[in-house]
Amino acid sequence: MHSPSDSYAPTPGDQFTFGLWTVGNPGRDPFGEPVRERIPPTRIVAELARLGAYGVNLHDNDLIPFGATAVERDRIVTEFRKALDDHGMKVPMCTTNLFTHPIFKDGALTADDPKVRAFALRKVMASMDLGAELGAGVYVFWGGREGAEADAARDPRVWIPRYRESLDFLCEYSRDQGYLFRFALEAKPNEPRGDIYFATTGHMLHFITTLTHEEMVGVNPEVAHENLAGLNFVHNVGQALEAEKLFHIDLNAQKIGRYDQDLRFGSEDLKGAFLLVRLLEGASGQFPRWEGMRHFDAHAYRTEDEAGVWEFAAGCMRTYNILREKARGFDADPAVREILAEIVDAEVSPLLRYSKANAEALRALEIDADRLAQVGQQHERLDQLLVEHLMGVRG
Ligand code: GCO
Ligand code: MN
Ligand code: MN
Repeated sequence: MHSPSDSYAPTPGDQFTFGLWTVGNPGRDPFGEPVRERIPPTRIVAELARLGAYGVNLHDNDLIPFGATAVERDRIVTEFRKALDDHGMKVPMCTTNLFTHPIFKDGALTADDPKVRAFALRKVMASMDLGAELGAGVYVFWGGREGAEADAARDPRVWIPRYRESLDFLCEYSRDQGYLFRFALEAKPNEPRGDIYFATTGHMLHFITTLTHEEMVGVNPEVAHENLAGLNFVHNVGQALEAEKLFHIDLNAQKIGRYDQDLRFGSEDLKGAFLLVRLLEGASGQFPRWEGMRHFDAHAYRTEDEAGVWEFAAGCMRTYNILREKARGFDADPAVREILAEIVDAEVSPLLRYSKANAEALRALEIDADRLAQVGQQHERLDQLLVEHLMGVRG
């Protein structure tokens, strides 16, 4: 599967990353105990390097147990850095676990008790120090427990300013320390809370415009999360790209209408995965390739042993690379190019920018609405071409 002649075999240049918590997931679920041993972070680094990944990302407590002493912390970090150096692996992104400890049962940065919020802020600061030490450039905020079951408990006009103040605080902290973090906010509609605040990437994009250091903050959309909300992931990522706010991305797969599955990338909704890869890789040639990390936030099925975990990791990357080739083939197909060729009307296009004169000119323009309405868009043919490329009978 990974012979050197295999053009789909991942390399560090593909910029693939995994969370320590993803391949390290022991298969615990609400109904059952872990099915796998915890894989030590240093072995995760070695195995992912062997498979061709660029780096690993982590929550503070994926590496350093909650409550560890300063001496333990330093020993663990030294050992981890050595593994990174030995295997040429990077840590491009770090984040904070603000959901496992029971103190966060009703939220962290939006909790009612200011002492809980203080504890959360302090934990994020320490985790940012760790991230900076490991060379991370992106800092992710996923508000896993920021939410509610009983909505009578908090009005949005209370929790929204709390979250804003927290992010303003942490932006200032990052600047004061001389860190170069870019913050990436990750939305999710539900799980573990009945409802999580800022349910979608769109909610986050607006919220960011209200922050003091708006320029430091972008989004980290996740395939499964937007699917849980029944939304079109490619549209949402596209909006983030257009706003220049796509700072990070969480790739996985999800069946619509199910619990939060975190499946291997491309294992469900292959067409959605194809369109996403096409967008990120700039395959259509209309826009450049997105330069960020291709991060997989997924885990192996609970049926698997450790060998299955590495199959899972290799599969995520290999599928991405296959889809990249498929996207290139699709966009190079003359039949596709013909359909997608832009309609350029040198007379009309310049009139679509507002000026008083242009508004007048539009009024005077001759447009035969009935004739225009009769023009078919060839989308049936276009989509069938896409499906045929995906099925491997074309391109
Ligand atoms: C989830 C989330 C998390 C976050 C992670 C990084 O559904 O559990 O996707 O995996 O991405 O905590 O912030
Ligand atoms: Mn998730
Ligand atoms: Mn995620």
